[in-house]
Amino acid sequence: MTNWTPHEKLNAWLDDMVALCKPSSLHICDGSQEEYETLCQLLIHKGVFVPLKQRANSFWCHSDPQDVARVEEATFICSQNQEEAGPTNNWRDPVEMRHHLLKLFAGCMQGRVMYVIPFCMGPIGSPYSVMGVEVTDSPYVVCNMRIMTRIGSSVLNLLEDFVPCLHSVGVPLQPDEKDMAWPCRHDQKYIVHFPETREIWSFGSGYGGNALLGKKCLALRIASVMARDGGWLAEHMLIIGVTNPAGEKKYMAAAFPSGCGKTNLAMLQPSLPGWKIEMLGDDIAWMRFGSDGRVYAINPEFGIFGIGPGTSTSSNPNAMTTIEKNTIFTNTAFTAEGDIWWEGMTLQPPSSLTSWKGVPWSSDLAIPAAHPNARFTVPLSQSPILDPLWEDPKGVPISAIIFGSRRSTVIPLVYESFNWEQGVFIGASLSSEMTAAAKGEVGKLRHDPFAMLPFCGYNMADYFKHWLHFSTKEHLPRIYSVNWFRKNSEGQFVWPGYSENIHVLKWIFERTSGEGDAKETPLGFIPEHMDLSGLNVRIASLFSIDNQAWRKEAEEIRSYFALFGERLPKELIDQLNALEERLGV
Ligand code: SAT
Ligand code: MN
Repeated sequence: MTNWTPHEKLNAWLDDMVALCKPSSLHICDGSQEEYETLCQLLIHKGVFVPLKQRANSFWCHSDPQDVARVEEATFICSQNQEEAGPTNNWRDPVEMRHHLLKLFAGCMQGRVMYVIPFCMGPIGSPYSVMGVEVTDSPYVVCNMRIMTRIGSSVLNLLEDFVPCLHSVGVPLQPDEKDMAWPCRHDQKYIVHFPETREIWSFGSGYGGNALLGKKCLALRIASVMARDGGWLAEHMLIIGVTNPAGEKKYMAAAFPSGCGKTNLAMLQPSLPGWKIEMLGDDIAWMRFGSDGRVYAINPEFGIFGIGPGTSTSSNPNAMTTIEKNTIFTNTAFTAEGDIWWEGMTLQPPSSLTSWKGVPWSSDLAIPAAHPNARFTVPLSQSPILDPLWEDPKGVPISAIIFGSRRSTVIPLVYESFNWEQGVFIGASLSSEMTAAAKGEVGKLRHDPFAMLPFCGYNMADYFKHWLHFSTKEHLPRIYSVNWFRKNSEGQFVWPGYSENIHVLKWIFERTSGEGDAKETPLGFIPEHMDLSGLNVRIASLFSIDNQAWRKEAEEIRSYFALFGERLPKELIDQLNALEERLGV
């Protein structure tokens, strides 16, 4: 065995990975600033990174046009038994998949450096953190992982057990062959999870959630399985602290599908005087029950991998401040002055632009200059509204859980569930119009239970059961449904969203304090009075409940639930029947 590190299990695994992938050399990442700068220089030299003149230590880059988002059809859960993966995941037999992957990965790093990234999801040293080691042949991945997770010697020194994460762009290099700026495989992408042995193998993509394996692969798909077994929750949720004008503070967690505004809600600048929002995370929450019976949440991440387009000094000023320095921009447009740009950043595009594909762009082309899923990677510590407890290993106590999605019809602005079980039903029946965050048909309505459809590492019916089994706990958070995206018959949004979402958070805050007027409806409680003076909105268009449309919605949920057969918890059918009864079906 080679003494790559002081860690025996890691050394044995690295020996196997070297023998399999045949890299030209191996580099153990220490996570230092010098190492980061050397890798950035290497990426500049390779033509991947372009330094930005307007933002210190920041870079623009663009991917291969066929490697711009998560690939759900190429994401696999390889449990021993297909039933364990359930009807919403792509399943493959683990033995067959392993056999196939061994062929794909054989020699795949020839001519490249194998980078070894020890990383920690959650604060280093916290009993709740989970460590992983990602092996990758992509320096771009190393740089992004350093921002998104805690990496390097400080992790290696404490490493005990770890989740092995193998990643390759899948493009070996011959001795004299010139490398591409963004090597990847168009034909062969595989994002593979072995939930029983807790391993991740990713091949052929260098982008986001496909390649930064601590994020969706570990902190959601593998962690959801760990959470099921350990009695906790690994969720696709932002975490915020909300303080009212009297100085009282509450924490909330909110699940929305990718591309539905989690980063904007996490960084909200309230329009209501005296209210304050502080952020702990914008994408992932790990939640556990504390000894006082309350739910405590931590954000296992260290950075933000946010969507650029639509972000501006008016929609999300805090995000604009966050990305002033130390940021990697991927698939944005690039200005003549050496800065980045995307649709929605300013009303008019700058006069001369290079598109995300690296070619001259003009508005006559009638195509966006930035890719709709263009991203910024930035340290969370740069957020001007970071919550002081963001690294507290114990986490923060959650008073409200919010489920949101992108729905142009049917779902009102906000309603409160009658109880935990109905709240779980709301989560389970979430659907949303698709966004550019995953490959697929943008705008198409699809079921996305708990915003976890692409991220649950086991049978979704068992995941529902896992949520339901907490219903007997005493100090449960209240559960809410929100929808910022309702439209009128002319196709215009009926709610301004962004900083005005504080009106909704205020009502939720008050409800969790036993205040806040509410009126009972078939769906749950909706606000009795909400002071929306000064806003150009019609209360009816925000809160109306169309009985006819809801009956159809209920029918639709019933046929979706049928997918899970016998495994679907009976409580959810009871909830659906009760909803239909309240609707008068
Ligand atoms: O999975 S990514 O990290 O690329 C982004 C997302 O879908 O939330
Ligand atoms: Mn996400």
